[in-house]
Amino acid sequence: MKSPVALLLVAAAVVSAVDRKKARENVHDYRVKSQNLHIDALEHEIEELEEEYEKLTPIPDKEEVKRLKARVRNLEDDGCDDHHVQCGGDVPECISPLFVCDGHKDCKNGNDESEYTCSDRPYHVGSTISGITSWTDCITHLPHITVVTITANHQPEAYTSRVFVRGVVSFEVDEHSHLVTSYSVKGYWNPGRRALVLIPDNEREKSVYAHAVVCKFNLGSHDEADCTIGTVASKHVCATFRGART
Ligand SMILES: [Ca+2]
Repeated sequence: MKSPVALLLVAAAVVSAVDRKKARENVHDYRVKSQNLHIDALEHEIEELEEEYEKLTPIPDKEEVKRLKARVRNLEDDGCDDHHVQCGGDVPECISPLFVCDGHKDCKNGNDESEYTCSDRPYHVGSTISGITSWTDCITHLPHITVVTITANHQPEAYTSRVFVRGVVSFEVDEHSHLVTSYSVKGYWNPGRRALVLIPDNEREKSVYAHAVVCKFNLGSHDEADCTIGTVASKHVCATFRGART
């Protein structure tokens, strides 16, 4: 039979073992609770991020961003004189329009030789640029649709910053009888200024309707242009239309 002292020692050891087990359980519970709290915090954070993301949608596509940037650029002074054009990057840089699409990278950002800048879409044979036209001077007309059709183009090897273009301008001169008149034009595409410049083709085109047409594709798209119709000699603007290219 064990002595009372030995029994006390055994009892103390049993109590100590029970305490340690309980302490371990407490630690385990604490860790589980902490992890649950951490997961709750993460879930809350994810919910907040989802809310932020939803506020951002619909995310504008790249074409829309390009159009918005072009409109802002048109409102601001581009910082270049009349003989230069802006490279269009975040850092202002001006180059001669003669260096645009000449096969050598002159802008630091390479925009002067980019696929977009040098695309043939605005002067592609068969392209039409049309829009409802408002005449403000020269001839009094009801608004009617002007259609410019590109019929030919030629890019000289030695002068790649210009593309020579021929086309036909036609419009309805009377919306009741649907009388349509047309005249042939010639001119060029200037990629640096993104401008299609067309004038009546020859002396026979001296009808009251035969004017120069200038369409500037400076709205961030190959398919939209601000167009003016004006006199050749004085460059006086007679009418305007927002041209849609097809
Ligand atoms: Ca160049």
